[in-house]
Amino acid sequence: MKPGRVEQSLRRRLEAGEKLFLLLSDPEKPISPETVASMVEAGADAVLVGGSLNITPYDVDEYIRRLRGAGVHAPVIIFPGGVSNISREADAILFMSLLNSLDPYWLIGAQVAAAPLVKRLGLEAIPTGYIIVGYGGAAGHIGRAAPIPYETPYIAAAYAAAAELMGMRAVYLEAGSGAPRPVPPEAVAAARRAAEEVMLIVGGGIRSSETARAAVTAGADAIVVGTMAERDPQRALEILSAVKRR
Ligand code: 1GP
Repeated sequence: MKPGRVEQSLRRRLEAGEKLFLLLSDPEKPISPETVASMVEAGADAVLVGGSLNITPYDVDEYIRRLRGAGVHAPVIIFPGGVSNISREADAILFMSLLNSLDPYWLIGAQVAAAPLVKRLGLEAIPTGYIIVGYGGAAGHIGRAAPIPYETPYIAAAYAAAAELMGMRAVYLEAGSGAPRPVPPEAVAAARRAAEEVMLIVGGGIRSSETARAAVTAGADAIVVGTMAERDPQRALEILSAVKRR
């Protein structure tokens, strides 16, 4: 399966030397469509939509329609907390396996349940290895992950390499939403060296421009910001411009 339009457009930006800012909104506690629109206007490259609990596909459909209504023209990519997040309104989906889950459901079961829907809806899939580091938060708990310790970047690197060897074109290093400590730059750098070709996405606990820049300097292609955009959109805009300034 070749990269689709959304993935190609993101890759073109990376090839042009840009780094990507991905705004995450959970339809259970959504960022207002107006705030999302202003962040896209300011340069956010895509909007990730998804969450772990209390979400139906109807909620996701409706939220994405509200985003469009508010003039959001960036790609909307489902970042699925489960099969219930799959929406016909999205442009693409991070088709993920939680590689360090101990539960076969999150490794392949959810994907089998989702695949016929994704095909039927014609959603563009971006094959992604999802790797939980450190804190893990709700994603780590629900996904029954064995989080990679903050202190062992070489393990993150091994997972990233495995993802690349299995043909995944993106790797998402996740510290968990609201993580007190983000993915360490050393883990980002180790994953980058181990999997040079993948689109390396880093998120969880990014609350400052310095943290975002450290991730990008270490080799992240894209950073994800959720909590800070919910709580303090102005601060999220500063993080965005720090990522884009480089
Ligand atoms: C969570 O990586 C994302 O899945 C974003 O985390 O909410 O901490 O920004 P934050």
